[in-house]
Amino acid sequence: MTAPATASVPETLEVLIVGAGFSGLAMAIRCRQAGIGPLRVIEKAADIGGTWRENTYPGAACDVPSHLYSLSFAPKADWSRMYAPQPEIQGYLRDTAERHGLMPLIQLGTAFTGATWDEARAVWHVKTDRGPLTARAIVSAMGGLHHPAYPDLPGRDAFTGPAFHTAAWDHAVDLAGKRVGVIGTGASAVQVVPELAKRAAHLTLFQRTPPWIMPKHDHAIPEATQARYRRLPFLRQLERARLFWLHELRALFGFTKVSKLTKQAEGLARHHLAKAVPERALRAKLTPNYRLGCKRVLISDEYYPALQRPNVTLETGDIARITEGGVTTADGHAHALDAIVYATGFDVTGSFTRMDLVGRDGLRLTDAWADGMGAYQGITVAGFPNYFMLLGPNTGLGHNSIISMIEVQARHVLDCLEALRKGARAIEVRPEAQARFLDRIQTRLANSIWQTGGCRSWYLDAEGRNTTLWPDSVMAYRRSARRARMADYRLG
Ligand code: N01
Repeated sequence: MTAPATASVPETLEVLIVGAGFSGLAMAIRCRQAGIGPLRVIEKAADIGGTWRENTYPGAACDVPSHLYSLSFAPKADWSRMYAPQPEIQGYLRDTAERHGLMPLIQLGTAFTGATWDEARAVWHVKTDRGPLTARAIVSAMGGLHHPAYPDLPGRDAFTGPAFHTAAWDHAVDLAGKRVGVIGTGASAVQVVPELAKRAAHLTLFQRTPPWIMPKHDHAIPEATQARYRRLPFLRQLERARLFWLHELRALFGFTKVSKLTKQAEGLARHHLAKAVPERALRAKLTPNYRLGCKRVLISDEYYPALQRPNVTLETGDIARITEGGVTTADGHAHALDAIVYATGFDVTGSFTRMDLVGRDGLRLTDAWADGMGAYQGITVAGFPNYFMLLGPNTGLGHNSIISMIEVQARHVLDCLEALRKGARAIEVRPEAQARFLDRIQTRLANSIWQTGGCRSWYLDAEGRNTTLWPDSVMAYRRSARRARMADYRLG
């Protein structure tokens, strides 16, 4: 897709939104509805869609039901399946952007590289790879899952065949009839493995930690139902509410701690495994030895059957090195491969800290976060006026749709932008409000399942602190963050 003609650049933007994925588009719609502008969205890629543009691996789909994984103010009646596949979600985001007149505001192929706060003028001087911009406020809508993480394995560059990450799929490579190695067994892997197993001559899956997997029960949504949702929107809203509360119940039953619920859920997942995998030895390899919920709980009805295909091997030995011709495991076995797929996740912390953000009095975000990421309500950071984050630290979810968090954050940011519109030059969270907030959530996180469940995951940073997940229900976040409490902010 080529960049559409963009509106002429005003001297100082009222708001610059960085990223045209789910959160950036949601924020742009909200700003337009509120009449806030001039507004611009910059996007590093050549198309909108964020994670749904980038993750095009075979089998990519959402593991949250479609009617819940969509914006409440941009509904879609005709989702084709309970869990929409990637192209349909990407299509939804494009339609939504077009329907809300966002495309002329979006500057594609423009990467945000940093910004410096100008106290005298109360503006941000923004650096992009396509030249500078000036904006009163910046909304970072970059999310945390967009810098592919590659494992630090010796010889990674030695492999002579094609090797790529699930989030950077090379569609020019035909894997049909090839010996393919997949490294990693997270959410991306459980989706891609069943698809690759169908076409590869042989697939070797390198597992370090088995995931907990629940049944998915995906199904097509009948056209009659879609038509009903179109005719009677309240039925679609009812379905959305049903799905929301079904997911939210997990939080209300205390999913953040090891509890009775954990044990019951583990029973269900074990039953799912036992039903799908009769062979005892394979089942043992696939049985997690940490508590369910410590890592993201996956859903799939196709993963276990795929692992039992005659052309699939599950390798649980440690990878010693990558060689010219494949992967050698610690037992010395050389697995000859034609291609390697890295389903090894994302550098979450790095994606927040790699940009060069310089706030008030020369404070760098990397210095403000020297002891770990943290933001008031996951949205604002003391020392960085008029800078707002969507999907910032501690706002990820393990139990419900992240879109509901984005909507809360967009509302909060809108309150702050309104304060600027009403005459404030700058709005900045008070350090004591930020500290109070972070204390509150870190106390809650201290003995959470992510800390005590016996696993390591991308939820925790290098120091073992959870700076990624919200430790409570979506409703609790809504209560905490939906409206910006002006007492917690300093207006300049
Ligand atoms: O990545 P992950 P992902 N040797 O970090 C393994 C979202 N998402 O892309 O568990 C061997 O979960 C690592 O092993 P271990 C969702 O939020 C959403 O799958 O650390 N293995 C793990 O198995 C998700 O949580 C959807 O021991 C190595 C895997 O790589 C997030 O994206 C779909 C290794 C990485 O798993 C990330 O999921 C897909 C090594 N050296 C993704 N290094 C939806 O449907 C790493 N691994 C919404």
